[in-house]
Amino acid sequence: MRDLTAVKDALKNHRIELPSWAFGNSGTRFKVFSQPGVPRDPWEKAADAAQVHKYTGVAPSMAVHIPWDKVDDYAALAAHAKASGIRIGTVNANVFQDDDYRLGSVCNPDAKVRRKALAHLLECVDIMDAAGSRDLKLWFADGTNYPGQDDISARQDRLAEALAAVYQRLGPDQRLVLEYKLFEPSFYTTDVPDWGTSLLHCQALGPRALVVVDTGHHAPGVNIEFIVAMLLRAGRLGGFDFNSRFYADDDLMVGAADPFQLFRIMHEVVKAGALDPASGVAFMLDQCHNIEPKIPGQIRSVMNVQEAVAKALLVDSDALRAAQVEGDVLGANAVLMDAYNTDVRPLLAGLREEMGLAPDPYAAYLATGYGDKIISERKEGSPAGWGA
Ligand code: LRH
Ligand code: MN
Repeated sequence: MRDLTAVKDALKNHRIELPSWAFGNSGTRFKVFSQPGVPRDPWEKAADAAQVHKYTGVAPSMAVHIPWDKVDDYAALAAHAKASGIRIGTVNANVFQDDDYRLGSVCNPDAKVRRKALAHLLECVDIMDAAGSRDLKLWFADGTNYPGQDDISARQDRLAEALAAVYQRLGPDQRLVLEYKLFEPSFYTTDVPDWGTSLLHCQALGPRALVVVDTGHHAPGVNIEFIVAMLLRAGRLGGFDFNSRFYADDDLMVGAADPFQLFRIMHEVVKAGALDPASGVAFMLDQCHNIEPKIPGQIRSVMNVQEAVAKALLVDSDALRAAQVEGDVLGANAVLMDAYNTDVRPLLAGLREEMGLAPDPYAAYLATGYGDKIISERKEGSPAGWGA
C-alpha cells in the first residue's frame, strides 16, 4: 500500500482546468437546449468556474475560447478571475466557425483564407500575453469530405507553415499544444486525425510544441492509455481534454461513461511521475453539459478525476512490478484491480476536510443556493453558448 500522506499530497497538488464553454448553453446539431442562469459573458463564466474551485479546491484556472470569450480588456478579465480566486488558463483558438473556413483554415487551398486563420492564431498569442496564459491550444476542424477534394500532403505543408509561424511568435515561457481528432466535422480526411500526426508536427516545431489527448477523439476501442504512455515516454504530452463518450465525441462528463479507462490513463500518468503540475502536463476538462446543470456537472467531473487519480495513486507499484517481472499475469492484473476496486471516497472526503473544505463539494455547492441566485440575477441579456 502506498504511503497515504504522499497520496494525499499528490491529490492536494493536482490541478484540473475548467473550460469556460462548459458553463454556457451547448448541444448537438439537433438542438442546443438553453438553461436558466447560464452566464452571459466571460466575467460570469469566471464567477461560475470560481464556484467549482471554491468547493473542490483543485480547479484554480479556466480555459478560454476565442471569440466565445472575446472581451476588450483581457488583463481586466484576468484580474477579475484573480479576484474570484482563479486565473485564466489555456487560450483556445477557433478557426472552425467562419464561412471562409468551409474548405479549411490554415490548410485551406486559398492563401488569403490561410492568412486570415493565421492572423487569428497570432491574435490568440497576444491574448495569452495580456491574460498571462502559458498554453495556446490548437484544434483544427480542417479536413476534406470526399476523396480527391484536396491534396493530403499539400494540406500538411500548409499546416506546417502556419504552425511554424505561430511557434516562432510564442514567448519563451509559452507553449503550443496541438489537439488531434479522428473525424467531425470532416468526414473523409482530418488534417490532424491522430497522435502520430500531431507528434510529427510538434517534433518538427520544437520543444515547446506538445500533443493534447482529448479522450473523445479516438476511434472506438483505441487503447488511449497506450498513446499516453508513448507521449509521456517521448516527453511530448502537453495535456488532456478530459470527457467521456459511449460512441463518438459525445463530450460527456469525464469518467461517466468509462471510469475504468480513466483510471488506466491516470495509472500511466502517475507511473511516469506526470501528475505534478511541474511535469507540464495540463489536465483540462472539455465537456458540454447539454441537459444537466453546468456548475454541478463540473464539480462532479472534478470529483470523477480525483477518484481516478486517487485509485491510481493507491496502486502498489512494487507488488505490480514484481508480478510483472515474474510473468504472473493474474497477479499483476489483480494488483491493478485492487487499486481500482478501492472505494476512495472516504479518503477524498477526509482530504477535503484537511484542506478546510466540505467533504462532499457537490452537496456543499447545492446547499449554497448559488444556482437559484444566478437564475434570478441573469434574466436579461443573451446567455453564452457555442454560437454554432
Ligand atoms: C473539438 C474540441 C476542441 C475544442 C472544442 C470545444 O471537438 O474538443 O478541444 O476547441 O472541442
Ligand atoms: Mn477538446
